[in-house]
Amino acid sequence: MNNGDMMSNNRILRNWVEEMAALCLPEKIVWIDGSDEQRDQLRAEACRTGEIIELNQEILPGCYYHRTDPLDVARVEDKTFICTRREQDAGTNNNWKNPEEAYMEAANFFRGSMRGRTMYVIPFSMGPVGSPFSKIGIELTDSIYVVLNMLIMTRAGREVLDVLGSSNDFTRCLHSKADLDPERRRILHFPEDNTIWSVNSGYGGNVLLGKKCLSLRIASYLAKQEGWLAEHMLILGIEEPNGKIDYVAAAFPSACGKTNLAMLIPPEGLKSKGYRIWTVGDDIAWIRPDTDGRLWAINPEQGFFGVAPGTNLKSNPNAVKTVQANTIFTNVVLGKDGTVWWEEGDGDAPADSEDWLGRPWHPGKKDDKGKEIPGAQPNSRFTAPIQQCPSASHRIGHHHGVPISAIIFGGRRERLAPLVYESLSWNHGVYLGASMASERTAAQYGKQGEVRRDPFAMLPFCGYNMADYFKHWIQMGRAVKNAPKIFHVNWFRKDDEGKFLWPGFGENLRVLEWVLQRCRGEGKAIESPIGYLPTPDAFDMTGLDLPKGSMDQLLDVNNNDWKDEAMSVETFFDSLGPRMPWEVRNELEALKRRLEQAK
Ligand code: OXD
Ligand code: MN
Repeated sequence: MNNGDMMSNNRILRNWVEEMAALCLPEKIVWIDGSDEQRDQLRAEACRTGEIIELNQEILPGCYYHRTDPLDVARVEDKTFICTRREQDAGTNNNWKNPEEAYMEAANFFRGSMRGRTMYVIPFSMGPVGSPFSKIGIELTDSIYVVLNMLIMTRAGREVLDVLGSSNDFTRCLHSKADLDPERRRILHFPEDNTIWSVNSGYGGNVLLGKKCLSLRIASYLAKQEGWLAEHMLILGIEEPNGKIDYVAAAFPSACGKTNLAMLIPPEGLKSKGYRIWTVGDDIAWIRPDTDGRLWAINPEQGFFGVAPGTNLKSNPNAVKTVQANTIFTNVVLGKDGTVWWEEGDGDAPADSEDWLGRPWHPGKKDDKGKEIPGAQPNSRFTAPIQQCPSASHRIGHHHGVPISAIIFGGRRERLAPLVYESLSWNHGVYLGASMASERTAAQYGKQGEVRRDPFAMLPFCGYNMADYFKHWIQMGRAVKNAPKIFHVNWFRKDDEGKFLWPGFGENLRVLEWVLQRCRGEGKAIESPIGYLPTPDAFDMTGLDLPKGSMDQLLDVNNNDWKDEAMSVETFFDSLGPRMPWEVRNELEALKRRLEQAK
């Protein structure tokens, strides 16, 4: 069966599908039309083969469960490549392969990889279908799990082909699970050909090609050519009682609570002010200058692919509510009663359950060495429609997205960075993004406390030379008349006893409130060597009693620590090669001077 005849007259597209089918040799080709009927058939088929398991439909309607291969549970940065003709265009931030060699090697892995399987053709739009902000991709895959996830994460189906018409302007995305051999796993990006090839993986981040691969790596390259920004940022709206909504975009390295911030619930103490929070996106923002001289942003996705462990009614009640229906759970604990559970979730684990590897499991189960065995894989995930989020913004489907008032960068710094500070200028703001860093937590492999630079949270996702990316940010500032202000936040500062100084979660709204005041030319601040700092009385602290002295500690800037930081940033900039823009280097020099002058 090949329902392509009914789906598309686009010769270029059909020729490419045929060419890829001739390589992968599927038994049949099925085009995804986006209908509920076809989705239901695919679910039923995947349940028959065991690729997914139907969960308890009374408790979790429309929800399914999937396990990946045990050796295929996360993005594989060492197998991820940017394949540009010239190595320096990929930059020191990327693994590089020569495009011809990369195609040749991977073609060997794809050859015959879909024998006896179906090749699904998924036309998808990143961004609202037909919006001038949006990009079209076509993913070919031999995985129903991928199809079902793409139907949640993207706008997929026939209407995308209608918008594409006879155009050649689409990202060619080829995926095959092949035999999941980790040695022959490759996630290849060919920005100069608008093409992605992913082989030998079935894990979301490597195979839902609309997400990191298209919306960040390929899109960042396109954005540089076309004069916009593709960013690893959440977007949220803060509505005041008078109905005015201000939108902010924010980038954080992993393990900084990005999804939680995107769905924040105002704290009790600020409730009387009547704020409402609207979630536009939790992971990716595409940002463009508009005719009003402002930057406008869309979330190109329409679903969440979130980390399950740690998601609970305290950390993120909106996420918990979002995943009660129509959700795919991957690698979490599976109860015999068809429910799911994960570490630091809500309630007790189901009495009779299996861990993510399918072994009988109970909480507290220990291995031979007496070490506790987690039931859910630490990177286990939920895939859920954004519209189910109680705080979902009504502007998610808007063709022009939302105007951005503030851009926020963040990091996890136990000692160095104050709770919040504001950049002195756009270029200084770009420096803040370029020097972003987090300290390794106990949960991460490696030396605890070690500082890892992750500029703009884009280190694994920038599809070209990071130094050129910084330059592009500098240029974007020149291109817009009313650029947003840029801030840096740190929710993770600790006192001398190692206790967090700031409660985080919903209380972060107090910081956002100050950020928006600053955008309006209000909000109390003093100038410091690192930027504008709030005065200790700048926040509305109604209903939040911090121990005496905490606010001073939260806002403290230690010049010596910052001088060390400047040295460390300089070493990092040197590692990015000779294309580092002088504007960003100048910001570093200016910071050093200000620190020197302040003594
Ligand atoms: C993600 C990531 O999965 O950033 O969003 O790794
Ligand atoms: Mn992400």
